Formats: sequence, structure tokens, C-alpha cells
Amino acid sequence: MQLDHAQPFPYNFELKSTALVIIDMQRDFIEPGGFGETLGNDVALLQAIVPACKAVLEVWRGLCGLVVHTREAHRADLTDCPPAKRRRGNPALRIGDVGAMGRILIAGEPGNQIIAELAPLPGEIAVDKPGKGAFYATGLHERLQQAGITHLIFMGVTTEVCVQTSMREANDRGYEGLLLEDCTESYFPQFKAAAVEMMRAQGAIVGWTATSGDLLPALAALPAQSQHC
Ligand code: C5J
Repeated sequence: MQLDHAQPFPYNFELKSTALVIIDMQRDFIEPGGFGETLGNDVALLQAIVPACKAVLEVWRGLCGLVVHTREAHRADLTDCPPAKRRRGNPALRIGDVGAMGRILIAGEPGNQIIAELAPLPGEIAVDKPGKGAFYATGLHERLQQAGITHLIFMGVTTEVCVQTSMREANDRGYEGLLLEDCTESYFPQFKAAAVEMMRAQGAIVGWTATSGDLLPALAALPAQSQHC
């Protein structure tokens, strides 16, 4: 299958060897009252991409494509949280502190759950990642290799932090990555714009970009495949 309008040039992929990777669509970043908002961010910016993400996820599921969800999450005892990460900056709440939705960025806490609209289904891969990238200390690469995955289509938040880091990690591991521009967002629109430009610059030095409006018609033309159902 080819996405003719992908940038900087058409993107080719096969459904059976492609995973949809949804980065950190967790309540604490997306919902009012969560960690993101306590940091002074406007979560409405991130909420705006939920319908587009949901539309892609539903079609992908209908085709039995492999789905990967990530959460930025640490163990309750913080043994996987470098002190430098916890110390950084001057936030009102630090990783592990108790916020409005439980302990900040701690696995299993209410705020650490993926938002209901995109909640993982049984059989989908859900990864707790202690870093910004989806490949650091998660075993994700091994699971994707076992599943025969060579291509990754990315959605999620935030564009210039966990999404960009994950795409760069994937690129260094040999995956062909594509970012859906209308399915990713940042608290800082100028950072999103810069990150998108950076990834596809220099002949797709990190990967490709396209929109859900490019992907969905291409997927609609496909028969369902059973490999990942
Ligand atoms: C951040 C993320 N921004 N998921 N996390 O700390 O991008």
C-alpha cells in the first residue's frame, strides 16, 4: 500500500508488517485536572486530537492490524526513575507525588491509564515506559521483531518529546516510521511544527509524515487480515 501524499515522498507499507503505535495518551496528560494541567498546560490542545486518533484506531482494529499503546510510567518504588529526571525543573508536583488522579506517572494509578476513548483491548501490546522513548527498557523491539514488524505508524503525545524520541529510537533500530500529523499534539504548537519538519527533513532522516485523511482511504481499500487478531 502506498500513501501518495506522505512527506517528503510516498510511504509504502504492508498491513501485516506494520504496527500502529499510540504514544502516552494517558489521562494525566490529556484530561483536565491531571498532571499536564498542573504544570500550567492547556490540555484542550491535546484533547482535540482524540477523535482523529480514535477514527484511525477503530479502522486499524477492524483490519486486525497490530496495535501498541505506551504509557510513561514508573514503578511505585521509583527504582526505574533516575533521580535526575525526578529532580528536574521546579514543578508543583514531581514524579511519584500524589496528584488529583493518584501518584504522578506511577504505573497502575488512575492518571496513568490510557484515556477511555483509546483504551487498550486484550491482545494489544501495552508498554509501560520509564523513559521518553518507547524502546528504552521496555522490550518493545523484541516483541515487534517476533511479530514481523518493519513499519510503524505513530500517533500520540507529545510530539516533540515522547513521540519524537520514540520515532528516533525506532529509526535507529531500522523501522520505517510515519507520523500522523493530525493525530499528534504538543502543549506548544510551535514545537509540534518544528518536530514534524525535523523528522521528514533531509529525505526522511527520521521518517515520514502524513495525515489520517491520507491513511484512512488507503486502509478502506484493504481486506481484513487475521495475523494480529
Ligand atoms: C512528556 C510525553 N512530555 N509523553 N511526556 O513528559 O511527551
